[in-house]
Amino acid sequence: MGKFGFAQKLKSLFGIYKSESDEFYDALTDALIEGDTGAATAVTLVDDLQKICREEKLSGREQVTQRLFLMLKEYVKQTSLEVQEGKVNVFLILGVNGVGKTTSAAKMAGLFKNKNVPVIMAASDTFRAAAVDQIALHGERLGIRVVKHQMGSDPGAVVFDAADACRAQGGGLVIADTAGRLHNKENLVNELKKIDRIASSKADEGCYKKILVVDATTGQNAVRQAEVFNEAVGVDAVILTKYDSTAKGGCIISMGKELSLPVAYVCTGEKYGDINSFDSETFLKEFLEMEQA
Ligand SMILES: Nc1nc2c(ncn2[C@@H]2O[C@H](COP(=O)(O)OP(=O)(O)OP(=O)(O)O)[C@@H](O)[C@H]2O)c(=O)[nH]1
Ligand SMILES: [Mg+2]
Repeated sequence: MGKFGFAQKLKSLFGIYKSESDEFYDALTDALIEGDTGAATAVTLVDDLQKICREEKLSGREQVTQRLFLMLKEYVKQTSLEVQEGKVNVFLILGVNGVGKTTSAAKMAGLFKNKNVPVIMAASDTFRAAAVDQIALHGERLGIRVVKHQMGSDPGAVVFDAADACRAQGGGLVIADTAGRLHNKENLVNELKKIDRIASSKADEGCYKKILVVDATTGQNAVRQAEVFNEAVGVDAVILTKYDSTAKGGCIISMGKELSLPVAYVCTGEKYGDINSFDSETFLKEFLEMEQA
């Protein structure tokens, strides 16, 4: 099977396709759900698709797939994270434990360093043992400055100091790692709100981005996580990790449809270079196995 099991399934579904029958559309709904698109999203999407195809008299594999592509394009959005020169830019990295926050923070730090942006990493996961060391090691390898405090100290204070250091050097980018695990959700949300207040007050206007990291292998859980973080502090962009470990991509569709969250990067491995800007058209054409232009 190729990258997306869904595309194969879609192809075979056209074997039972008849323009006036529900059978194809029911099977399409199932295939989307299996591909990690949430049930609610899949049902609405396919209902709309069937209606539109009937109204516009579209039929057959090419026309129906093309229409589905156009509908999905409405949901799946991309965004690119820009840094304003000479300003204090802060990227706050959010996400539950183990999704790849620290790794993604380091990858992004590398990307922006290569664009000659002065980058500082803030070791604001002060909760987990060894988290500070982990980011310090990335800093050493990448040649990037890391602002850190002791384990157990206030994570907001780390962001505060990193932003001051950034301003003192004439601006740049602070990438702040956070802890994904606190004793309970309420604790986590309160902690995040505190860091959020500090980061937003320290960054220059329009230069603060909250970036949620989700693990593609967790499917619909990723969407639920996005909902929680979006409600708690708001999310500006998503990074999808571990895309090398799954053939499914439907959670991107649900996140777009249900929460209107755009994707900035997709990560496909543990190395610094395993990060790519997200392009919605390329993603969808791959998802549907359409010809690439
Ligand atoms: N295959 C693969 N592994 C990844 C990717 N991104 C991160 N990882 C691995 O996932 C594991 C967890 O990554 P971390 O960056 O430590 O995750 P985290 O969210 O910071 O974890 P906590 O700080 O414990 O909450 C590590 O073994 C990473 O190497 C990816 O895109 N693909
Ligand atoms: Mg971490």
